[in-house]
Amino acid sequence: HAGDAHRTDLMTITRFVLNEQSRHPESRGDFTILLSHIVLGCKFVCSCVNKAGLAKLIGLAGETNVQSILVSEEDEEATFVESAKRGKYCVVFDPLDGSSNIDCGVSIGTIFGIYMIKHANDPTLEDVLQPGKNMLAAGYCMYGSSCTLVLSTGCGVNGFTLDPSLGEFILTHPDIKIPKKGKIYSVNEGNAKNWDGPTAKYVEKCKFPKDGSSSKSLRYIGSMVADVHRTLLYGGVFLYPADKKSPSGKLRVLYEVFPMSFLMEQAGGQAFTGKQRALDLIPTKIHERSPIFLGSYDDVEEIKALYAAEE
Ligand code: AHM
Ligand code: MG
Repeated sequence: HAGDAHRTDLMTITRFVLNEQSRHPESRGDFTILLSHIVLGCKFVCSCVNKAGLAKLIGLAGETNVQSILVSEEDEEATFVESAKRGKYCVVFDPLDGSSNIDCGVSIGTIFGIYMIKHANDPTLEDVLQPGKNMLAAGYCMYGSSCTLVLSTGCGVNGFTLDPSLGEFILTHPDIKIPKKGKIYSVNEGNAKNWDGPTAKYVEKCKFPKDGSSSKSLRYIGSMVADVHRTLLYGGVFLYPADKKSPSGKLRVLYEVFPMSFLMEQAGGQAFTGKQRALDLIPTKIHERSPIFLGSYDDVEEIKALYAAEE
């Protein structure tokens, strides 16, 4: 026995997704193909980011034909796949989020979500302007000291790590559940002077708790994928609230807020906009923004109570 050095029973992401799809006997495999294209895209970005050869990132949308509509943070307009090549899915994505962090080597990531189109042969913008709860799958890939892909297809959350020698994502974090309550809050406190009442009160509570509990630690990378990844694994809250200068916050509903909210709920946490459950929001434009508070169930519950008290 060579021990662990030659394990052959690895759960690759392809095998994992195929297993999940076998629970849907009616599936024709399109969804699996779409996901493996997205995974390939992430590997491509990972290799480019590692080389910092960003010039080659253009063309990420690729030549796949299992989707109908693409919405990317990098494109003003949605892309409709030509009719002969249309499939039944819409993909919304932020190909490289947190790119202001690139030059100093901080983790950045790709975020994506997948919807089923509503009208089979006649996709319109309405197909992507669906509430987040309609997403079939969502995930992100984080390009850090290792390349980590976190995925949910609607039955829990699983994390995979790229094994560069195999070029395969291997299941390393099965069935991720976020701690019910956390010890960390994550927010850009530089915006504090412009915050609304409930946000200010919540952060004050994190620092000076009045119920005898210990104060929370602040961690803020400024790269959503990395901040959300830590929140998912360690618990706590990530917030990008509204402020007087940007009443809708900064983060984009379709490809930042929704996929991360989907993952949080699937991991047992919550995501709240300050007004409602984030996944109930119905976007009216593809690049719409929303305030967001997401993370551990109990922590988000406290934020919800502060907003409810405000009304
Ligand atoms: P980007 O899409 O232009 O990269 O901006 C999104 C990023 C997120 O990754 C991060 O959570 C946020 O911006 C940080 O914003 P700020 O610098 O205002 O704290
Ligand atoms: Mg972004």
